[in-house]
Amino acid sequence: MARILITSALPYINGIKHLGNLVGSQLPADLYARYMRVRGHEVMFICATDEHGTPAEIAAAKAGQPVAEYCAEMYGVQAELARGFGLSFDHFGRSSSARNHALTQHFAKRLGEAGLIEQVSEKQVYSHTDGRFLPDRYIEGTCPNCGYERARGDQCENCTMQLTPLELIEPRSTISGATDLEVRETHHLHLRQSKLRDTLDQWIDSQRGWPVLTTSIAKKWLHDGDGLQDRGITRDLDWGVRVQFDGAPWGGMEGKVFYVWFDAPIEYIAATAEWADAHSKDEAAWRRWWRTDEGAEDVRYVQFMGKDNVPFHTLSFPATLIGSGEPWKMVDYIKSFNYLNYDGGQFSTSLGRGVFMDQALEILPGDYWRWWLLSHAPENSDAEFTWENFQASVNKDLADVLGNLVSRVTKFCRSKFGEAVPEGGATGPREAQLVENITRRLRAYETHMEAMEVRKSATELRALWVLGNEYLQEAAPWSSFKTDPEQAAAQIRLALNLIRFYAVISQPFIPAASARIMADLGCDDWSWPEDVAAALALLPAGHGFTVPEVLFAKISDDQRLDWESRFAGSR
Ligand code: B3M
Ligand code: ZN
Repeated sequence: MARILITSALPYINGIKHLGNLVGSQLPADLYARYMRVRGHEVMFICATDEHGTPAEIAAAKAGQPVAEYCAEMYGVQAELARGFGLSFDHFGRSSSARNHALTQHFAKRLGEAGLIEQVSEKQVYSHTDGRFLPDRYIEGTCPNCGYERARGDQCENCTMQLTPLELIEPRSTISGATDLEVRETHHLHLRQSKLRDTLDQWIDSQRGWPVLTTSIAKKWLHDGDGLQDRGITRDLDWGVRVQFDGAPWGGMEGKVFYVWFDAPIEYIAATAEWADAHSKDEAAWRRWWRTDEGAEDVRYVQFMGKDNVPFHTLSFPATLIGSGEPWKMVDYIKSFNYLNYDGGQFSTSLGRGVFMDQALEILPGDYWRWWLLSHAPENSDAEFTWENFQASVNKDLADVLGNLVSRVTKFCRSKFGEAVPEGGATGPREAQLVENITRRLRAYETHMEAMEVRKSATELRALWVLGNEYLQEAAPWSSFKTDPEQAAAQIRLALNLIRFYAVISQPFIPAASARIMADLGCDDWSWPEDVAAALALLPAGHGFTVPEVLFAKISDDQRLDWESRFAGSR
């Protein structure tokens, strides 16, 4: 049994996330967490809302609410949606928590003592039209690296380069579009990442088997151009973690807060402390996940995120941890994702284009989405959501293959043998062959799940469902029942066990459906089928069950056309 720490990138608080966001971090992280738990490992699965920064302030202003109130409300909304999608966080925290404020200030203090923070006088963009300093994200212009015309002042979405607003060509305010921008002098703290370049380089080199997508992005920012740049870690905002320690402001930093990307990853740690607080546990309970001097040396730590978040997790956050000089647990594996596109374009929050988490749950239960999203995860390249593909996948995989098997077997059993596992008869070579085929595919499924190969896992799981269907097709107990009811009984006994087997192994993908199947089978033995033959004999003759209601309803063409037009734009 291993101890596995899993974090998902933290969704921003400033609105409801779309399905592309979901499949880029939270959903695959949940798949992995669920799998590791069912395999008997000790799992700590952490996520939180990312609540600081300008986006939160602006969204609150738009909603006409004080920012603290807005964040509390949106936290509730996001937590509820996470439940709807079956995201099994051990804790869903908030980066605005007292724990995160304290830890963020602690890290800054340690970094300062280590000589890794310097106070610099800096030029900042002031917008006359808007009457305020413009935060990086609210300046847009042309990327100096790739020429993308809508690069933001903190990062280019197109090439992932971390930027400062002054590097943008032809900058303008995204609030007003104003170009009457003036550069003014102010003071900020900089994290001297450049001093840690060699340390970070060696640390990345010492990682084995990281995905190319992860290491190539990290290496690029370590070595391209002038190499790793020092970065400002403070901002002129009201909302955020104050730049002070033990209640005393850092001289010259009055009225400033830490940059949201400085405190957000620290929340992974803080949220684990929030978990301990929520369960009245002591400090040791969370520190054993995070401090290598207090038990975390045997933790395996895996992070999930979209590719645009990779630089912060391979460089900035490790710089914070290493620079502190304290024995914090570093990430062991970063699983990063490409983008999911929507029907020939991009998901767009501002245009309301695509399906958002709340809308998705309004039209179908979470498992339908989980299955499609995970089986089409943008792993090795960008992926695309189309309604046709979604309809086909739900109707074929979920309704025709899995759902149909469950309903056919249980209904047939009820009509011929009653609502209990039938007794009598014996299985033969066909069943032995099935066990062999299933075992082979199950082992492949386990290997892919272990390796976080999401699509390959889904393909293998679907193939396992198909094996059961093919078996039933060939064994055809509905005809053998007429000539040899004993044989039909043995086949149905096996098939009922097969259903329980599917519920267990499919649980990481479709947890709600699995739970319903298990409830209807009157079974709460979720033990993993190490030995397939034994697992397929687990429910004994005489064990009662009820026939489940339709597990997965098919999507009609009318529904598909309706949704297609409804989600085409402007939410
Ligand atoms: N909130 C960005 C994003 O949602 C950011 C992730 C923080 S992870 C510490 O893409
Ligand atoms: Zn660019």
